[in-house]
Amino acid sequence: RISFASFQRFDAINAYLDELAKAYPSRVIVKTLGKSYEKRDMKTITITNGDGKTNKKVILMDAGIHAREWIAPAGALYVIHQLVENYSQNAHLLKDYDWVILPVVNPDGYEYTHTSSRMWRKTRQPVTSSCVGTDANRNFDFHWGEVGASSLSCADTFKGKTAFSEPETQLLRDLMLSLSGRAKFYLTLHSYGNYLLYPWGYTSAYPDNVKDLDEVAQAGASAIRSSTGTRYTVGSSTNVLYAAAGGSDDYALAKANIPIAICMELPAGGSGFDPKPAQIEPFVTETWTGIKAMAEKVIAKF
Ligand code: 0X9
Ligand code: ZN
Repeated sequence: RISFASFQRFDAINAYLDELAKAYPSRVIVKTLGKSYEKRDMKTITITNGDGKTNKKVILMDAGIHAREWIAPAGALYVIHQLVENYSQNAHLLKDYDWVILPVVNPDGYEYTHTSSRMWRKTRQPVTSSCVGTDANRNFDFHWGEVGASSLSCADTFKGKTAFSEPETQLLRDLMLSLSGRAKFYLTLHSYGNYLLYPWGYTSAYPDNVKDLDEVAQAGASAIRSSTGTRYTVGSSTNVLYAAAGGSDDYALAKANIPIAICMELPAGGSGFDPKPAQIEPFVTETWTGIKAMAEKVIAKF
């Protein structure tokens, strides 16, 4: 059982995944991709409908690339909870698609924000004797470091010593590439600001399939708007937020050939990265409404 009344520590998140694998062996598989810099197990949960069909299309989701954005892993956990523990209402989302979810991309940073420094953003691998951490969302090797990323190792948006300098971004890259061809939708959860962003983040030009990207993102925004009234801004990262290269979303589209790549910036609740515990549940249920609508659009498209 997982609670949405408070933010969960990393061990509790992994324990929940293992518990689901045990309780629902025909529909859930938990795999360990590898270890973070500080040797935490990076686990994915693969959710199926248990029909035994292999090589289905895939929806790939992650959260927690940025350590302090606590509502994002909570949102991923709620999606997991819905697809597994409320399967009967969501079976249509698992008929032709498997879901692969990595709920915490940056576990070292996530734990660091719980134990030492609430506003930490980066990974925890030292860069120099005085500076720690790389911005995992500037570390992907597509137009790496060209814009909106810092070369200063102490900066919050440090691009890394090299592209894919971090074990965590390497593992996410390998996961994406392993699903290339099958994965149609990559969704990465961040906070905050109520945005549904699609590539590119490295240029103000639009990808060839901008129409499809926009249609999926708009479906998410409309569903949320009609359920709670919350407004999301939809557009390409560069055009509606800022230019920043080396993001996982650009990489998913350009290099892993995942046609729909979206970065969802969840709400702040008036308190930035720190929504009140009582806001977690309303935020994640609202987020789920948007994710479901986007998934339905993707499923209808491919
Ligand atoms: O700057 C980021 O990495 C994301 N915003 S956040 O406030 N969560 O840090 C936005 C990333 C959008 N995608 C790309 N720029 N590729
Ligand atoms: Zn973020």
